Amino acid sequence: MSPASDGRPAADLAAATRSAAAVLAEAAQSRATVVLSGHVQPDADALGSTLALAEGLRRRGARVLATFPGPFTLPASLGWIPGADGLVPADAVPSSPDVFVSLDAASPGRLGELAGLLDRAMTSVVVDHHASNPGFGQVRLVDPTAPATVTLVADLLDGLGVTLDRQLATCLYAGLAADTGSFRFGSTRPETHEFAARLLGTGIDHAAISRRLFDTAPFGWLGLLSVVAGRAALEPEVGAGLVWTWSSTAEAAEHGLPGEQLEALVDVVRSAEEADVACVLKGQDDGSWSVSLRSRGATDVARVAMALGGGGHRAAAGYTSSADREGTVAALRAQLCTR
Ligand SMILES: [Mn+2]
Repeated sequence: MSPASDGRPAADLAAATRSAAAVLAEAAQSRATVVLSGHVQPDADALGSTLALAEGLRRRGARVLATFPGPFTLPASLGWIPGADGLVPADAVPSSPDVFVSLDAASPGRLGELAGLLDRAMTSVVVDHHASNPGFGQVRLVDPTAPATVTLVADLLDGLGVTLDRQLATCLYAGLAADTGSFRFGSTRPETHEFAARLLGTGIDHAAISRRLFDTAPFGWLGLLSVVAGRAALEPEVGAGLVWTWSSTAEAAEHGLPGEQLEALVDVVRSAEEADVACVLKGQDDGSWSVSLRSRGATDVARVAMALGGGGHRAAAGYTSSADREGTVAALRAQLCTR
């Protein structure tokens, strides 16, 4: 048997998949109430995972409520994902459902006000692929080698005997394309492309999905980008090299943009070849900084983010800081220099 790259035998993963699928199949068969949620400020993987599994369980007979932690607003780049119009706010789901499924959430904290359902549900199922996941929930399907949570959801749908059609495949492809950076990141494996081929085989419009996810923004984005890229600082002496910049929801608003548009900035900043780590500080309405980190490979930014109260993956991670801008960057420098 071939061990997974984290040292866990592949057989353990297969057993975890079977256990989670069995719990969900039993819930569907007994017409149980299942609440599903991704992490706060859901991305395409969290949302695609939630909506695909919700639809699959619905087809198998479960009473399903799909939600995510507040604030209950979706970015325009995600609102088109099939089933998104059926999402309900977190305060509209039963507080003690038969089953609660957490998707793509690296820690209970990422479930916001829904974290309590991990204990209050009769059964809680955690499906995730973050390296920083500490292990929580009763039934755990956590695979840090999976390129996206949607690949784990596809295994569950197979286990439930749900046939992938265009609707489900569109949800799954959105998560897969987003988390693999359109198959550019190191997490992409041969079976990732095989999975993508299976999804394309259902007849999905993958070009339209990618255009909506990656290549669509209001004209104001160009103006914001020029300002934020123009103030980027390169600090080659910090760790294996740091490039960083900052913006804020208020600055985005000056360019007519919603705050979530700031998420795309780090993908531009990380192209600086002199720095192993790219960082964008995103000022929030409450004065805190939401910090995005990316690594070219030499630095494990999941560890850096965890040391600063957050989490994520080896090459992509984040955390929140309540210090001021200089204090936030100083704490990051200190972490990078001790590595
Ligand atoms: Mn993910």
